[in-house]
Amino acid sequence: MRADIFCRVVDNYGDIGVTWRLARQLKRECGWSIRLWVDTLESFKKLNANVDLSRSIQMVDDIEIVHWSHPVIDLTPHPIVIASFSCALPPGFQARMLPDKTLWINLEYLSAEAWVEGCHALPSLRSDGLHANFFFPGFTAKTGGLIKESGLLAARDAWQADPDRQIHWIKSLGVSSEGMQAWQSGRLISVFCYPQAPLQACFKQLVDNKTPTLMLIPQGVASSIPSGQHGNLHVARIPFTSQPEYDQTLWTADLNIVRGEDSFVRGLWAAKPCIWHIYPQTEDTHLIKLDAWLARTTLADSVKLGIRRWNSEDTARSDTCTWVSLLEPATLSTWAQEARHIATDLAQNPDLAYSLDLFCRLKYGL
Ligand code: TRH
Repeated sequence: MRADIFCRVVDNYGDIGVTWRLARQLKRECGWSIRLWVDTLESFKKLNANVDLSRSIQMVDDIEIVHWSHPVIDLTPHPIVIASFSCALPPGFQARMLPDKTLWINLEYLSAEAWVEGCHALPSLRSDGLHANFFFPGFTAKTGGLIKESGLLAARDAWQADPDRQIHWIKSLGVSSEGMQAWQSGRLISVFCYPQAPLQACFKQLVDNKTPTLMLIPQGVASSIPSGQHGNLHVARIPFTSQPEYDQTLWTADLNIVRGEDSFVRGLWAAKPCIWHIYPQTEDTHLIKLDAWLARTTLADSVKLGIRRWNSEDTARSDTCTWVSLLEPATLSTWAQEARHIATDLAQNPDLAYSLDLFCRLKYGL
C-alpha cells in the first residue's frame, strides 16, 4: 500500500496534527509506505523537531516528507492519493493520476452530524474519469472512526495508575513548587483554546475560589492571562510539547480545555472531563457541529450548557457562567465517569487508520 498524502496548513496545527498522526499510524500499524506532502514545514516542525526546514524531500520517522512548494516537485502519483481535509491537489500531479490506477480519497473534517454516515465512503464522479471518495472520520461504526493508535488506551490507563510519573511529568514542564502545591491540594486544568474563549471570567472565578488550581497554558495561547500565583490560582506557562507528550498532560489533568479537531479527540481518549472549544466557522456552523456531538453524550445538562457557553461569541452570556460550579467535586466526578464511558464506547468503533486500510484493500481486491 503506497500513498501520497497531501496536507495544506490553513492555520494553527490541526491540519498537520491530524495528517501526521494518521500517516504515522498507517506506516507503523498498517505497513503503508507514505509520501507526505506538506505546504508549511514550519507548522510541522512545531510538532516534530526533526523536520528540516531547508530540505524539499526528507525522511522523518520512516515517512518521506515532500515540501509542497511552487513549482510542485514532479513525482509520479502513488496508487493511493489522500487529500487531507479535502484540499485541492496540485493540478499537474492530479493530471498524472489515472482513473483505473489511482484511488483518490478526500479525507473530510470531523463531525458528529447524522448526515455524515450517509456520505461516508461515497464516490464523487468527475468528467475526467477520476473519482474522489469521501472519507469521513466520525463517532459511529458507520463512519471512518477516530484516530486511535493501538495500545493508546492501555498506555493511558498505566499512566493514570501511576501518580509518581504524573508528578514527574508536570514538574518537568517547568512548574514551580508553588504550582505543584496548588495541584496537589486542589486540581489541575490544562488549557488549549482559541483567543475568543471566556478565559478572563474563568480566571477571576478561580482566583477567588476556595479550592486551589494549577492551570497549564502552552506558550502562545491565551496570552492575556498572567502567569504566576493569583489568589488561589497558579498559572504556569508550559512549552508546546510533542504529540505523545501532550497526551500525557491530557491524561493527567482533572479538566482539559481542548480545541479544533485533534486535541479534542485526544481529550476524549484521555477519559477526563473536557471542554471542547470548537474551531469557529462562518454562519455559526460550528455550533451545529458542537450540538450534534453534545447530543451523542449523556453529559449533565449543566456541563452541556457550560460547553455551549464556552463557545458562545456573546461574552456577556459566557461571562455570566459560573465556571467554578462545573469544578465542584460532585459535578467533576460524574463528568469524569461519563468521560470514561464516552471513551470506552468510542473505542468499540474501528479506528480511522484501520478503516482507511480496509477501504483501500477492498477497493484493490487485496
Ligand atoms: O491548532 P488547532 O486549532 O488546529 C486546527 C486548524 O486551525 C485547522 O485549520 C482546523 O481545520 C482544525 O483546527 C479543526 O487545533 P487541533 O486540531 O487541536 O490541533 C492542534 C495540534 O497540536 C494537535 O495535533 C495536538 C497538537 N499539540 C501538541 O502536539 N502539543 C501541544 O503542546 C499542544 C497544545 C498541541
